Amino acid sequence: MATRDSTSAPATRELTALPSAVRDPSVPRWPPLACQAGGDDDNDNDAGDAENGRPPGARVRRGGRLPRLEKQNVKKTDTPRCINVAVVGLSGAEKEKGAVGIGKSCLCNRFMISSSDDFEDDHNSLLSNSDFSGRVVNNDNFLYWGEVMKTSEEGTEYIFRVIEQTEFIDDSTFQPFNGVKMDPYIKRCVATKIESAEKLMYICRSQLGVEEKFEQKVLPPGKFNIDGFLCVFDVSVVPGRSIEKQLETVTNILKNIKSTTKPVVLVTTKNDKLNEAYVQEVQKLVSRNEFKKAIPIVETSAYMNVNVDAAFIALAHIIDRFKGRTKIVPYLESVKNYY
Ligand SMILES: Nc1nc2c(ncn2[C@@H]2O[C@H](COP(=O)(O)OP(=O)(O)O)[C@@H](O)[C@H]2O)c(=O)[nH]1
Ligand SMILES: [Mg+2]
Repeated sequence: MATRDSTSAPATRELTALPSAVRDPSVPRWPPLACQAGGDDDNDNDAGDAENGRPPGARVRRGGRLPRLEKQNVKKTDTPRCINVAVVGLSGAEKEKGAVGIGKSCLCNRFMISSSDDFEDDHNSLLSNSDFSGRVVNNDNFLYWGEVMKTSEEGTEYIFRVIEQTEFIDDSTFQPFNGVKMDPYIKRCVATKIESAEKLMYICRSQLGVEEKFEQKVLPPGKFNIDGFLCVFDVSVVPGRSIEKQLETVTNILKNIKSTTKPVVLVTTKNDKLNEAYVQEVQKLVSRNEFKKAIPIVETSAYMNVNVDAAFIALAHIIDRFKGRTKIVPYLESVKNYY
């Protein structure tokens, strides 16, 4: 399900256009639509309730569960489904992640703002103290990428709200910020309830420090419930990072996600410069008994805009317990359709 956009790739740092959010703040990126579930004030969407037979996404009203009929028709209403996603994967200082990151931000950037003019690849997590305490980072180690509406092939409309779990690095010490006491990344990144008062949507690095010049959207107040995870694995060779290091981190993250019982899709990034041996390692990883071959892999390239939407839709389908067939096309096949 590659999104074909002949103008979109490859992206470069020489982008001259400002992000669309800067052009006209009065024009929203998409029409304001109410979410069918989870987007309501108390953010109560989740992966369902196996014990009580509640499917994922079926809205639990205050004071009671949905009547059976309404539950069955949950997808046929006019309001889009709201899905809250956390994007996770190896993060940290250069000694952890190597010369460059694994591609979490670029994946989010491509998904949230898919036009080629607005794709940037510099989302460096090296920050100064003032950036850290501004409202975009907000003394947290995650970014709120805002919300975007997407339609799946079968015609279901989803509103995705996306969080990137990361680790910001202090540009004076090159160490993770230690002002706020936090759990280690592999534990922290699988949080399913997130809160950060007045936290602003992240758009791009040049927004930091001049937030008022950009569109300002706030992370919904109260507890933000994560419905599922995209666990990112970089299949390209990066200087200073061993495959063993990435495998170890991702295995631990997947184990921790498993204990949350939330769905997960393993997203391989940078397939435009994949290393075949790394691709095989990822396949071996998901075939391990402890994961019961239940974790789908979606092969993406944010640069080429290949399979990015497909990864999020695949996750939405699991959350929704979609009964149809989720089309996951291997990267090499998708990229052929692209040209
Ligand atoms: N070839 C290629 N490089 C990518 C792709 N996505 C990201 N990168 C590179 O990886 C770097 C780090 O990506 P980023 O998204 O910031 O990683 P993060 O630290 O996990 O958020 C970027 O600056 C790009 O140079 C991709 O799809 N293809
Ligand atoms: Mg990042």
